[in-house]
Amino acid sequence: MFLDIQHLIPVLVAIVCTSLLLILKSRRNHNRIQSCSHDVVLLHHCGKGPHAPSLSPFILKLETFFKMAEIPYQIVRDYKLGPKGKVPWVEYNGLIMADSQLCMEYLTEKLRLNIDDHLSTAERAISRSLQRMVDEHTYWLMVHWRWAFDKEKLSLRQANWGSPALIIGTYVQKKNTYTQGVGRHCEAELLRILRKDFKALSDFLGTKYYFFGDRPSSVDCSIFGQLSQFLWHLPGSEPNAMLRGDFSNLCEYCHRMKDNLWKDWADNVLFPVEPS
Ligand SMILES: N[C@@H](CCC(=O)N[C@@H](CS)C(=O)NCC(=O)O)C(=O)O
Repeated sequence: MFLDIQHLIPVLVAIVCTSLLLILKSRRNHNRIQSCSHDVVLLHHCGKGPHAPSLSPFILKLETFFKMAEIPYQIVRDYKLGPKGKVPWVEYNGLIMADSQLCMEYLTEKLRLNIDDHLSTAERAISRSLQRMVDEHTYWLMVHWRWAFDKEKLSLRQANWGSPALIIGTYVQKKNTYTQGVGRHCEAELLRILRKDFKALSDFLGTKYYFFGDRPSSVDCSIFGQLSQFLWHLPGSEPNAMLRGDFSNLCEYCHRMKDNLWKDWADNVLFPVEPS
């Protein structure tokens, strides 16, 4: 078939542009892989939160763990979901891993970390129960409040979620919480349930510095990750007022975790001034 020069030009331009884009993309990936040296964890991230380093408690949990265990890591803000369709996920020496807890357990074993060595057998059992409670239950209460009851969605809007993303997010997350179960409770019931989770944490913490004494342990990463969302990302809400009013030891604990482990907190939040 014969093509004159007028028809060929757009085709050639398209071919050149596509090739350039592919070259740029492969260079970017190459640079990324090259810039991450051996034994450095790449943490895939979905952006800074307004008043805490992430709107995802699980990203905050994992990053806190890296800091606590002094594991070198690098953040990739690529807003991509991992192989299990969720964040966080990491790359470590060529291995891709998803799920904050599985990542922590893998690295603890691989690097022979001793962050839970000071816990007795009974304390380890309690630690596991607390981790499961906050990550698999308290988390969902926060998600349901954030998406179903918090009409203003200030933190999400501050993190640049536009109206279409908020509409889709609300639909998806209300469906998720309904399937999980907490989405079937009314506001008053949710608050009563949440109060009991806060009370259990508050009573167990008491006047201790961290959950198991003077040294932080892995469960502090989970508890801090989850509580931080109520404390910093639900300003003006009833869960936030409850935490600040009735469980002040948990608030003080969150500030302690932040001050002791997150020297670079202010560089990792969108608005370094705390909401009142
Ligand atoms: N068990 C997972 C939970 C991770 C999780 O639920 N991440 C949320 C963000 S906070 C997510 O990616 N949600 C996206 C979705 O469910 O589609 C972990 O510990 O990493």
